[in-house]
Amino acid sequence: MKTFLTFALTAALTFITGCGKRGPELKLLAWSEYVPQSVIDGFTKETGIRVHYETFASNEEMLTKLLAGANRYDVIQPSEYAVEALIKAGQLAPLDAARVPNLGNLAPEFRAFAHDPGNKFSIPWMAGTVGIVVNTELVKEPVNSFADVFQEKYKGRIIGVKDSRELVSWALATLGRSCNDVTPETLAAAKPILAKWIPLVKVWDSDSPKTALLNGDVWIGVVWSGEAALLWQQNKKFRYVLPAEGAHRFIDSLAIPVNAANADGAHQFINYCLRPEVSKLISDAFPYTNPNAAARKLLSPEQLANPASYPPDSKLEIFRDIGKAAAQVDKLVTDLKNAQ
Ligand code: N2P
Repeated sequence: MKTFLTFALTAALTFITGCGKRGPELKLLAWSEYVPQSVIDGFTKETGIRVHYETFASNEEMLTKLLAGANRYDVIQPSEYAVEALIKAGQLAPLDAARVPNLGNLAPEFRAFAHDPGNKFSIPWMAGTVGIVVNTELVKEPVNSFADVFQEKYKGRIIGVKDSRELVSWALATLGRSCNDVTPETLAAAKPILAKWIPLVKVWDSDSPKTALLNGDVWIGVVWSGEAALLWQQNKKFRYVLPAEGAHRFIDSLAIPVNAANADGAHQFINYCLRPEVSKLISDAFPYTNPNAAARKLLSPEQLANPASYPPDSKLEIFRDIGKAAAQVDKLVTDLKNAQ
């Protein structure tokens, strides 16, 4: 009996100290290639909170992971239209502004969006555009529009992000329609355009579209601006242009799911990322448009002059939640890709 008690006590103690050693944890569900390891390490060093970074490559994938409920997450990183959908569905916890004092570092124009007025549920992480990148060493003709990109002569030389909502929005722009004008009629009009475009594309990649461009596998791409900015940093032959038919801007944000286990850690993480010197680390690794005015002051003139990170001011639309039409968008693209 005594031996058994000693054994049980030792086991219990090992378990408790084991937990103590592991310490608190933060489950982060974020886009791939978006959260620098230096930011995660700095946060853990300061707070003792270990960060478990799980990635996704589209808002739809993130929503599936989140709503499947198999895992609980403390911080997620939806884009604006997914923020809007999650707020409507009651899936986001209201932020406690008192615990995010660094919110004041955001530029005022990043604090007044229709998808979440007053940043009640979400905080911009990085903004960006989706545009055309061209390897001007391999493509001599000017490429300024979707019509220029999706030409038969570039078949097998094009890359696009693997994102149904994006792809459909490009076809809508070609039709002169808003990226939010998603109805059975506009989708029917977009279908023949997409049917022509899809077979021309060699690679669909949302994680690292720069890779196929860098190694010369493809010559032209329609990619996230931060990827284009990294290409420009490497070699000025990679030109970035916003498509002449129309472009949109995304606002990728941080938010806390309503069922987060560590809401306190989540607030600490969000506030930490809003520090100017931390936010600068994000720009250094992933040069999207930094919404943090205090961090922008720390960026070099070269960083601020990168045309993909900071494109000339133009009126850019922002995706809104399209509700049930999202499923039709996905079906349209999936069917066309499968039909190839
Ligand atoms: C980061 C991808 C940015 C996502 N790798 C665009 N919303």
